[in-house]
Amino acid sequence: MSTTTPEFTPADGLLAQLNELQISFSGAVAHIRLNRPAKRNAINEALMQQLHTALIHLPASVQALVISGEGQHFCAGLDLSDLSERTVAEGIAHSRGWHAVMDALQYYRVPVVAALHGAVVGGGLELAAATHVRVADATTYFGLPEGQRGIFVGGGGSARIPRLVGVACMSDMMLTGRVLDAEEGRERGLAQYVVPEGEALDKAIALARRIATNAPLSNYAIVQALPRIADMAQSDGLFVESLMSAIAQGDDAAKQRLADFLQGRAAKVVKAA
Ligand code: 1HE
Repeated sequence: MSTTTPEFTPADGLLAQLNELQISFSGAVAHIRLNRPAKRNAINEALMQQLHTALIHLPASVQALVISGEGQHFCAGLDLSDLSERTVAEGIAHSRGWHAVMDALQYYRVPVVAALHGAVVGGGLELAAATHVRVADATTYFGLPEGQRGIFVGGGGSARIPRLVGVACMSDMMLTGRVLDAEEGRERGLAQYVVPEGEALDKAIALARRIATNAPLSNYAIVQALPRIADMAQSDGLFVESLMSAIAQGDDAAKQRLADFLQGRAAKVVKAA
């Protein structure tokens, strides 16, 4: 993957100081690239904290976010050199720290698209699973080597990954070290798109640009309400759906878009070629 993204302008100020990331902008789309290629973007404390800081400080003009990894791999998971001598209490605090960042991503104020390539393993898969749309290129592979490393997922994986692949598939990956290729990952919901080698970022950016044209409140409802409703008992979920639906419909952006459609000014639904 190239280190520069056409049409994107590098961040300045505080965001430019986050050296474990490369952050850039193009219109309403922000791009955060994990930037530890020599360590395969393994997630250490600094990277995690900087990701959290970046999410807090992205400008309000951002309407969609793309996350990718610099170098040969998306992310090699937890930086294992960080694990060394932790007490039980420190281990819990570390995991809860990851949860805070992964939650900040899953429940971000705008949708997040992941561009995946190479290894998407351990905490890297937990990170990808917290995003909303995942694009994998043909080199992508998904693994959960925690079993072999003598540890357990701690970044939200046990809650999010079974919701995508099922408990049986995740158990298989963790127990046997089974690695899924890009297509197998797509079949199981770890990616929604598979593209040729080297094309994940372009596709992710194209999707993010499209997402950014949706009414902001619709995107907000999809990111915030949908996963929560899916976790609720059906009758609770249906009630929340009615509330969310009425809130979205009441917004000026919805009224304008409905008027545009009814007066023939809006694009029709078409199947992409
Ligand atoms: C690392 C890490 C890492 C690479 N922590 N340093 N994750 C894993 O168990 C995956 C471990 N990594 C690998 O299996 C491989 O590195 C990869 C398949 C990802 C990439 O292979 P390759 O051949 O491209 O790179 P490499 O030569 O193995 O690694 C290059 C350098 O990155 C090397 O350091 P160097 O100083 O010798 O150059 C590696 O040590 C370093 N490196 N991955 C630390 N993960 C919240 S709980 C989450 C729990 C988990 O995520 S468990 C899964 C951890």
